[in-house]
Amino acid sequence: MYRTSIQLIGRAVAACAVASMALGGVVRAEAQTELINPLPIQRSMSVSDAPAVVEPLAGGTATANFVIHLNGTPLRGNETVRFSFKTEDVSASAGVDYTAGSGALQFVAGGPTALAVGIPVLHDGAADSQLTEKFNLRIGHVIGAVLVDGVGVGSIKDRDAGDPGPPPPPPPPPCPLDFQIGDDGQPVAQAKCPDTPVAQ
Ligand SMILES: [Ca+2]
Ligand SMILES: [Ca+2]
Repeated sequence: MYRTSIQLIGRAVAACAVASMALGGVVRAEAQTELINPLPIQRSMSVSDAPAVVEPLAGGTATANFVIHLNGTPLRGNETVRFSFKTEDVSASAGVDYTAGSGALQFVAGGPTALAVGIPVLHDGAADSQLTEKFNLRIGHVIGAVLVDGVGVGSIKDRDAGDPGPPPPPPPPPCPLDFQIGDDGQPVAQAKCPDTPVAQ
């Protein structure tokens, strides 16, 4: 009886030791998780390419529309994500093919997670050697998010060289046929066109 009680107490102490080791293991695991992932708030930003724009006619207007997206953890309270944008030439030229633009914008809590930037496209009046000219909208100075795609491409389709212009007028309708009997007694078809006016 005495030996049995000692054995039971010994097993209980051993069980407690195993439990505390297990608890210690859990605490250490949680601590490691916090070290590996110190920033649970994760946000990313990207700018999309603008849909291609046809060069406007003289005096007309067109716009290349870029959209900047914010993804990830929603903004809370007074949190913001701020950034700047500016255009840069590729094969299109600012002031000739489009109007240069730059500025700063921000995402705010409760606001849209996509912001649009419209860049005016110009009529250059020239038959461009490249049928599509390009420029970029570059994002920079981002605060509060990771920039995963900072360049949106704007494409301008040349009108002066690439546009076929208005379609040609349709051909005049065929003259009605006039049937007459020939010398051999057979009908002969003859086009009978209306008299064309004679210039005086
Ligand atoms: Ca041009
Ligand atoms: Ca042009």
